[in-house]
Amino acid sequence: ACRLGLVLGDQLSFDLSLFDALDARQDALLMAEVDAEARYVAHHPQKIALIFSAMRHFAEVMRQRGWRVIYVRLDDADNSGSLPGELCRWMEALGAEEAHITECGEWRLEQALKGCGLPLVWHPDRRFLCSREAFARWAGGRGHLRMEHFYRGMRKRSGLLLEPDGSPLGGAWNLDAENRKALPRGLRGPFPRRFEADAITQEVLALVRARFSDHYGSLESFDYPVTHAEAQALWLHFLDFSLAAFGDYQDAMATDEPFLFHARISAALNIGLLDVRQLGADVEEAYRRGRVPLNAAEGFIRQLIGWREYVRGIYWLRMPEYAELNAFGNHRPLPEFYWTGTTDMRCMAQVIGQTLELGYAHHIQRLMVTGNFALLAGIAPKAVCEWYLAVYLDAFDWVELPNTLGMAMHADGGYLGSKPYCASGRYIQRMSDYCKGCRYRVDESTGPRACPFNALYWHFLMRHRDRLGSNPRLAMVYRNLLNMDEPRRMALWLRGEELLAQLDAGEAL
Ligand code: DLZ
Ligand code: SF4
Repeated sequence: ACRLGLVLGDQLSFDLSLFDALDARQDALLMAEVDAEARYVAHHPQKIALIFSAMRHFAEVMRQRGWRVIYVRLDDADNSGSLPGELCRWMEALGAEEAHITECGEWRLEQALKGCGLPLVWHPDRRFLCSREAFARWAGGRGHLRMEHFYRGMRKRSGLLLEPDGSPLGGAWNLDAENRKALPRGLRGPFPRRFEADAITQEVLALVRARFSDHYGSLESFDYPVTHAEAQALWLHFLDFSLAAFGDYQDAMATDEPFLFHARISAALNIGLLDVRQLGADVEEAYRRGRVPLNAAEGFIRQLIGWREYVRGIYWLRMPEYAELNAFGNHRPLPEFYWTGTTDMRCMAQVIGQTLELGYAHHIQRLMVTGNFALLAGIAPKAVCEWYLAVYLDAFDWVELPNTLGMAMHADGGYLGSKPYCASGRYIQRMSDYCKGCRYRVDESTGPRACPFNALYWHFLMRHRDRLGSNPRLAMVYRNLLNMDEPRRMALWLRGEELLAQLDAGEAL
């Protein structure tokens, strides 16, 4: 009897350990487009299109490589609508003795598959440098986890950007302090690398248009790599035209510049079209050849082998209870303008607008604009997490949940980040040109024209003084708050109350 290997939509890598365990001459692979995965949150239509198109391209290549691939399309008549359902159906149809699966990216799906009563053989996902077990061992001996310590260990283990004696190239492990420059006036990102939809993608776009028109987000501007070769082209374009400036302007934001010097490879990487080890080696080589400065190379590598692996480790260490955390006890629903972009706050309109248009925003836009607003406004973390999971093409629970619930919303009580990333409008003004064309005044905090971020920032600090007041990293802002005269504090509180009441009344700000 044969064995059946299940390949999920975010596991499109040729070197999955699963393929070593199976034999192309007698075993079969199963890939399935299913409603359950496409609808467990209202994914951006481009995200569904990306995954279906990449799955179909991948299945083609695996067939050319000699595999028997059972490919279930979303509109196939007998499609049961879920991955456990399809696995059961095909195990029975083939009389297969075992199903082989690579560890899932999401706890939810792994539980569902484990619960379906089939003989399953699990394989580790070796596309990550740090296995779940290795992370748990690293975390085990420590009371307090720090990304920076993890990152240093990963630099040593991977050998990236090291002197021959094992010390960091350039003398420091982390050059983040050099990576917070505002964008000089008139500087723009390079021309983007574009991708044309081939026949497979066209067919998928038509399917998604017909079936998912109820999901928020545009499908028209779909322009994303769907094969390994296209993903590689996007990566080379980044190495040639963006990496050199990536470090300096990593935190900068500019009107109608959705990408600036960011690689936008995260979606391709997270579904398996690119390989972490290769990306790290390429960035190191670009530095050693003198093509990019060290702060750019280090900054990129830190995201890749530091943050990315760290949040995945935390996810598997703390699930499932992590998803339920809500340290501030927030219950306010997500404002409707997160789904439409209709707000007078220009920074929010810009970031939400490009998100609906492209399924993309870079990390500072996510953390310091939409995330910061949700934190200050006390939105329920679950609703915020669901939004991020739905609207970003690169979002899978393992990466989205720690980043949103932990880092942006501080809902884990400071497990992931020692201080909440709360900021007033001043931060957005410093790092972008958004405020210039805004109806609100960033230099005012009270009164109807005042930037909502300002009063909400102080309101947030006042209402959570019990929890945050003793945090040494917030000592200075609390000192500023205490040094204000009472009428000023009261005015900020009332303006904050007014803004929150507007949100509760369903009004856009
Ligand atoms: C995100 C997604 C979507 C939209 N559709 C599918 C699908 O139809 N079939 C599939 O195998 N995978 C899909 N995925 C990716 C899965 O949701 C992903 O594998 C899990 O979230 C685990 O990371
Ligand atoms: Fe955003 Fe406030 Fe600046 Fe307007 S003034 S763009 S709301 S930070």
